[in-house]
Amino acid sequence: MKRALITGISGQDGSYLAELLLSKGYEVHGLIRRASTFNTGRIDHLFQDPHVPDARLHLHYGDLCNSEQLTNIVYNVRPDEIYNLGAQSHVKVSFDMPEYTGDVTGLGTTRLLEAIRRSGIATRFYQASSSELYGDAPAPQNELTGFRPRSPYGAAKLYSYWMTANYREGYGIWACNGILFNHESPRRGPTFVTRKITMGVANILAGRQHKLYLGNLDARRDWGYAPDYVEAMWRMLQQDRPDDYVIGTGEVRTVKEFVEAAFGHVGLDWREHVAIDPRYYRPTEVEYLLADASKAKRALGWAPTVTFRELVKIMVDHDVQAVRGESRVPSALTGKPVASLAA
Ligand code: NDP
Ligand code: GDR
Repeated sequence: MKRALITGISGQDGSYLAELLLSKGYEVHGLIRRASTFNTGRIDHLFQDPHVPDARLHLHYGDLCNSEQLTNIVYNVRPDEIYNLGAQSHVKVSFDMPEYTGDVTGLGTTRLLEAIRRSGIATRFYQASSSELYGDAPAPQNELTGFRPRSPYGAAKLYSYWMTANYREGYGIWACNGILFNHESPRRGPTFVTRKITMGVANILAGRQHKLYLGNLDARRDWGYAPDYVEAMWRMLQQDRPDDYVIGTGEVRTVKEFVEAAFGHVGLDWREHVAIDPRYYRPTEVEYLLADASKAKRALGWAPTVTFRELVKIMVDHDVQAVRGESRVPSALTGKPVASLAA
């Protein structure tokens, strides 16, 4: 039985990856942070009582800021594969918390790579690199495009990208970077633009919210479906040699097009409900990201299975259902706490 360790298992991608690996027969270990409330909502359906002898999901308290604990977990679990998905992953928040973002999203990767090197175990390492590395580099972007990050988040991920490459070349660690473009799902965090829009649509439809406040509607993104992307992560670690791969759909849309499609799907006119609030602007914006994923297609046999229209439908339908099913709307769905944070 193969054993995997996932940092960020409680996040969008970590939850889908845990599902995928469990379905393939892996024993899955996940790093979670201690919080005053439960932060495992995305993986509760996968929970197995650890007292059951054949339980295959195990959670460990830890933090990417704590190297001693990372080394202990890596040494004791001795995973065959490590997926480093943990990060302060919000670009706008990274402008508010640049030092913290550098610590978790940048140095956290080095701490994990050092944990591997010091424990001397043979493992395969996946680093969650990002299209944010490209910043304002001309589109379409592929593995040969130069990096020009435009945020503290992008700069921290750039450091992690190069540390991964350097540990591969310097110490022979089997490590690869997945340079993933935006990917979304009903499990997407509520302050990322797609989910903010689809939750807004659901609340407006139910008469629980009147306005949806957004920032730059002109930014262009290549949006895919998260479950497709965790499949790509797994495929990267099954190759004969470690390498770096771009993953994206090759289809680009503006934020405005997402808004139009989401409101249009339930018969609403977005112009009546969307307002611009400059607080959601970023000091420096990434305007145009479009993946050229031909290397992944060729080498990994990977291709996206969900189109832009289907993605919008999946997310809107989910949120409309969720609002209908709630007798009392959870605070995260009312838009109030979300709207009060500039993210
Ligand atoms: P999420 O924000 O949904 O999840 C982030 C995860 O990291 C959560 O499990 C979070 O835990 C955990 N985490 C945050 N800080 C720490 C810390 N100090 N120590 C340990 N764990 C921590 O991100 P996604 O699932 O969307 O993305 C996964 C990874 O892929 C991230 O690294 C992201 O930057 C990167 N990425 C994402 C893309 C996307 O479009 N989704 C595209 C390209 C890259 P908690 O639940 O406790 O907050
Ligand atoms: P991004 O995703 O920055 O691309 O990073 P996000 O959904 O936050 O923004 C996408 C674009 O939408 C614009 N935008 C808004 N964004 C947010 N969050 N809130 C708003 O109200 C709003 N209005 C307009 C943004 O300016 C931006 O242009 C995501 C994260 O998952 C990263 O971790 C990952 O690395 C990259 O995708 C690839």
